[in-house]
Amino acid sequence: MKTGAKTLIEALRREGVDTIFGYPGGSVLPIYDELYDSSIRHILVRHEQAAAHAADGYARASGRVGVCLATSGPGACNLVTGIATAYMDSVSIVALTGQVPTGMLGNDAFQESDITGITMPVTKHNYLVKDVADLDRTVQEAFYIARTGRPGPVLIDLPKDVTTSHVKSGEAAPGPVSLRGYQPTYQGHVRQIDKALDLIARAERPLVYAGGGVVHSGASAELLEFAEATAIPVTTTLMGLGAVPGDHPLCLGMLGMHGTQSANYAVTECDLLIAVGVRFDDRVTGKIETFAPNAAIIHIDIDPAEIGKNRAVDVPIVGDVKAVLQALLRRMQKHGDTANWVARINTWKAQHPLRYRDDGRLRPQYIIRELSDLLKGEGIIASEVGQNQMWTALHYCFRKPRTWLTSGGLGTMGYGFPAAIGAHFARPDLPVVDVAGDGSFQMNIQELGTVAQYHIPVKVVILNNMYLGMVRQWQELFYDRRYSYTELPPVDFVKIANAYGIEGIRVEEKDGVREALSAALAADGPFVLDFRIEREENVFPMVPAGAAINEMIGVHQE
Ligand SMILES: Cc1ncc(C[n+]2csc(CCOP(=O)(O)OP(=O)(O)O)c2C)c(N)n1
Repeated sequence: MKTGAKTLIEALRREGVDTIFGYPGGSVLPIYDELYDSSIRHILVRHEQAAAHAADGYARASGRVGVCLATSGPGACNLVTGIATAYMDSVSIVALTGQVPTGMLGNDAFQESDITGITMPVTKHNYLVKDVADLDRTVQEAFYIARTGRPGPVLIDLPKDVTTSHVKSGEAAPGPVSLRGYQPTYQGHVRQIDKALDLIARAERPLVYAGGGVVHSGASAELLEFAEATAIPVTTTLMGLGAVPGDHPLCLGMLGMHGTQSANYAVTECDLLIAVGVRFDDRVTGKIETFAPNAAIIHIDIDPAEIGKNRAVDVPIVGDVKAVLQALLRRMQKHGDTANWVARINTWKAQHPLRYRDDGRLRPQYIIRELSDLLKGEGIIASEVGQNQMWTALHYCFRKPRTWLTSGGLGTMGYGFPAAIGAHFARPDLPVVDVAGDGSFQMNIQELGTVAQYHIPVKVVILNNMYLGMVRQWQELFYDRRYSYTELPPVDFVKIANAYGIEGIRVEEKDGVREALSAALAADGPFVLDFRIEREENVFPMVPAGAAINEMIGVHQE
């Protein structure tokens, strides 16, 4: 006879789980007791929100399922922001939560919360396990759902009596999963693929608009092959950065609200938009009626619900991005001549490079470029949310998929630092850097305790402007510089790091940037860099909310 807790741990092992990020409490004591002798590594974070983000960072960096664990009530509720973050960006995580015993469900018992109810809108699926006999099968299904089709978070709520009661031993592991009503489509429809190829062959100004779906499906090589075979330029979303090498001649960088000029002009003028693993987010499209106004649209996505959601499309293709791109490549007989179009785009690129004022002061763009120069694409960058995120997206050259971890859909401040911790466990061979704002870093600053305890070599680069910078930027531009509650008092981040036993350096001059970054990267443990940047630096280009994406402001700055 083995307990539910033991069954759970064995089921997790069977799914290949090697690391769990979590925080204990009363209702998960049986699980923690089982973890004590288990070969699964458990990382004790300092806040459950960080456990969820760390599981998410682990998943994004590795392509495997990330796992987090929390107790019932407050512990489970603290996971919610992390679960919602993973949901919005289609990240595979399995969240395990303790629950009060089944007999007390619905009684407002101590530390009870209806976590399956609370997370219903932000999980791909969730379970409340009421019978220990269902546990094995539930774990298997949860991992299957999290990692197949469009990836997403799945929650399993585990009442304490379920983890303490016994199942009959010697039962065979459950067979392969087959779920009625859940049959993701992987292969694109051949007729649709041929229609797409016909449009591609006739297009004079085609453009690929690539998103997170390319990264999730592991389709980077296919996308690059397709772009090179057809000489079609590629622009990526925030989530798609790294899907193609940022320094590839056909790459236009990011499009949208903070996109490059060449990308936004190209979208506006293209006659065919090939949307691959994207969802026409409003941060990308700006005013939707003026987005790619002259283009026929091919939309490839594994989730049929995404197709036509925000924008009517001419050729919908439901399927796994990798499988569909392979089919396109296999069936392609001819393609158009894009030489004139590529030349026009290259002129835009040359005329409108990303610029920032270089007057000897400490500017964030310079710091990001130096970091990019030092890492040469061989590292993982997590970001927080705000200006720091956009400066990194624009000025760091991402060369590979799964090297960029950022909360795109939910825009969660405090995401980056714990995500970076998760990424380290997924890819211990790579340097991991969290680029942070001083506001965002303070949202999960307690995780300095975690990196100190486990000597996790995550480097934190704080672009410290003593403002909630992105909100301040909007106040400057659209609210007549009325900085309502966006100024933050100075914080001595180096002292805070030191208090946890972590090294840190404050940098106030441009001259010190390279040396400080090199010192941090060379250190074998965690490191905090506090860069005191120009306080009112802005992120440009910028498309004001509601404008068309070729109506950018701040583009003539030197
Ligand atoms: C949890 C959360 N609360 C509020 C916001 C709204 N918000 C977006 S950007 C931003 C400012 C971020 O400031 P900071 O982290 O200092 O970064 P900076 O923009 O200065 O680089 C805020 C408050 C958010 N995205 N997430």
